[in-house]
Amino acid sequence: MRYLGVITLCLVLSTAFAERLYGAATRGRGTAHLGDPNDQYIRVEAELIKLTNDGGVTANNAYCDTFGACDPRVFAHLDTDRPNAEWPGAVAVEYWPQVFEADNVNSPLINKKIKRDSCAKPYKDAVLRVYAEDYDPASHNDQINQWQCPITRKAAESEIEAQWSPVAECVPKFHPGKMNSVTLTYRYRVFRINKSQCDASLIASTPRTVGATTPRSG
Ligand SMILES: [Ca+2]
Ligand SMILES: [Ca+2]
Repeated sequence: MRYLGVITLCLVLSTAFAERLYGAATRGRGTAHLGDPNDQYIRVEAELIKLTNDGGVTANNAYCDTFGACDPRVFAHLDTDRPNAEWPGAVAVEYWPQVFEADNVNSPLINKKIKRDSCAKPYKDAVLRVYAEDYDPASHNDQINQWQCPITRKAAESEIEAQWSPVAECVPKFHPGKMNSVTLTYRYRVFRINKSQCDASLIASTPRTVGATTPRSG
């Protein structure tokens, strides 16, 4: 009877020891896999899909042009640095690259992919900031609208595992939710990349003057 007690005690002790060993090993692997949360390498890919402005209007609710349709010029910045900051976020609008242009079309398909890496720092979320204006060669351009397109999903472990988000509408600054609201649709995905692939440099355009109808900071 006493032997049985000793054997049981040994069994209990060895099981507990094994569990502790196993737990330590699992935690060790987990940490190595995820890396230091302050040292992450993340790629954000966003896709602008369609601008819908069937009324052909600007931010002031005027028509883009007296005759004909709008001539949209679209500029964008994928902000991974200060996603929660007020417009325009980390980079002034004057430096954003142009990502799309079309002549005499109010509601063009854009289908343009924009990517940005976040390297060697913590990543939580991002926002795609977009600015569109109507090009007028004879005078200043008119602002059509500006939008913020939230990027909130957690990063997938790899590009292969990264799913595209459902297509959603960006949030417009002017005329939100109105019948004549100018809508912009987008989708995105976020995934981990290797340190060697990570390139956080900005593709900034040279400074330029953008739409004079509304202050750029507004
Ligand atoms: Ca115009
Ligand atoms: Ca025009």
